[in-house]
Amino acid sequence: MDLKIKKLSDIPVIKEAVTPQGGCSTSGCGSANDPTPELPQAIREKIQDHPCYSEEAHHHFARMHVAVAPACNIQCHYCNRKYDCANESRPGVVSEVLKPHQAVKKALAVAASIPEMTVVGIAGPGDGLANPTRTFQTFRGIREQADDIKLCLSTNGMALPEHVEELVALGVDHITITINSIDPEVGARIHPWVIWNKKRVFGVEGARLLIQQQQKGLEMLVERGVLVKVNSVMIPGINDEHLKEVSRVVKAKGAFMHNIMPLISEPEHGTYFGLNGQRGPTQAELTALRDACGTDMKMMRHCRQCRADAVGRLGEDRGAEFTADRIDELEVDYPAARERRDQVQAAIRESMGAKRLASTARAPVASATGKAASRPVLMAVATQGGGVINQHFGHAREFLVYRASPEGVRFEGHRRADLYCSGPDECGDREQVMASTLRSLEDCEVLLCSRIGIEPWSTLEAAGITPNPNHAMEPIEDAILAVYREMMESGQLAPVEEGSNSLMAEVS
Ligand code: CLF
Ligand code: SF4
Repeated sequence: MDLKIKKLSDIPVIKEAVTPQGGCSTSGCGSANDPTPELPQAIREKIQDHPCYSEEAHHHFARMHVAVAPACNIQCHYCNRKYDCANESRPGVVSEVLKPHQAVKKALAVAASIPEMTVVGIAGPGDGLANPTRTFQTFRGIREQADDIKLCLSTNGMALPEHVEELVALGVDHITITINSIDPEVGARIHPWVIWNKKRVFGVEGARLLIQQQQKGLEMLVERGVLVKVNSVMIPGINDEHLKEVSRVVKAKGAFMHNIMPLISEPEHGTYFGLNGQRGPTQAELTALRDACGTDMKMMRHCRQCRADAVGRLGEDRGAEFTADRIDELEVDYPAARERRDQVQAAIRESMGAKRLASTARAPVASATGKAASRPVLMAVATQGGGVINQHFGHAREFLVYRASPEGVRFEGHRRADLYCSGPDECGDREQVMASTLRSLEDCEVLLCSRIGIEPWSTLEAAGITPNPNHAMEPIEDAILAVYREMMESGQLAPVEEGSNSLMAEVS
């Protein structure tokens, strides 16, 4: 049985919080609720429809990767080359490698089918710049036929300086460099060798060369106005503390954003770290490091470590709809597709701007209500995108986790989940699925979804996570703030006992 519960109480409306300033409802006009008020207008315009560079955009816009770059020029201890480059992808994922002409056709076909797809990235399966001919042929082909698509590259940085001018000339203005260290001693524990002048250079000397190339590439890109994101893989006991220094240095050199990703390390991946028992960080360790670096640097918390041939919004994978054999058969009328793309994207931007203006989500709760500050609460959300709560609990493959506090609502990250319900007759091993969902949401107190069955409801509630389907189809941050206010009004935000699902210990 599904529960669809009506609102039982009126949520207090906080009028002071709705303070639209200016008449333009399109994004980038600097409304009171602009998520990036600190950024110059030109940069806001660059990132507003890039799902990785803007947390807000990732609810609405899609990206795709074309896997054209199989070779690599360094070795990472979390990679065994059978799989995609683990600097952007989850290990254990293999992508279908395409020739450049196939990749261009695929980009056009996806752009025609998914008009909200705004970015084509090259992120493996090896390193884009270790395969420069294939990478540049692909970028050039897309640029010539579809100049409305943003071009994006993820690289380990080893060959970056020699390709900066060509990247800039092609208009590749979003580039990610994976930087795991700025100290060769630390770097050598992660990267055992690099290729330099066609020879392998091992150990600390190799790591020194890698760091030198990465830093030089970063400086050159920033000088030329390219938005640089830095990815780092957090490896407990090796570079976890050191990443604070990495974050500080890359920010000082002009990197736009830092994406600290957890090492995912299992023996079955066959990597050096996997086979030698190197663990990845816990969720709490990852959050603590991101928070420590985030006081100074803009942090990315919505990365999904996606495949080198991923297609769709972050968190969804529509790659199976666009396999090489299907693409070969397609005819794409791009000028016609372009018209539709322009219309759809304009409508999305308009709706994002309107939501932002109407939103109360970023209002400081304490000042708006006049109440004393209360403890923060983590809430999980089931959503299929669009920035609203629109997914049945049983259909969620991931939950977005937000932190509500007296200062407002902040996105914390996503947690993967197994499908609780995979069809009317097949519901898999529900006990096992619930056990894994409870583990992944153990620090959350509320779960917001559009609907939920009574059985998982009871299990979640017994574990201290209150399911709440009362805010179906509402904007996520508004709903979270409303629930937070309800909790505050009903006295649930007082300090609680140690060991319960609460963030009190963290703030006390
Ligand atoms: Fe791809 Fe990377 Fe460009 Fe995004 S992904 S090349 S910046 S378009 Fe994004 Fe995927 Fe995380 Fe990468 S969620 S793995 S950060
Ligand atoms: Fe593997 Fe990517 Fe490292 Fe190359 S850069 S070794 S492909 S993880």
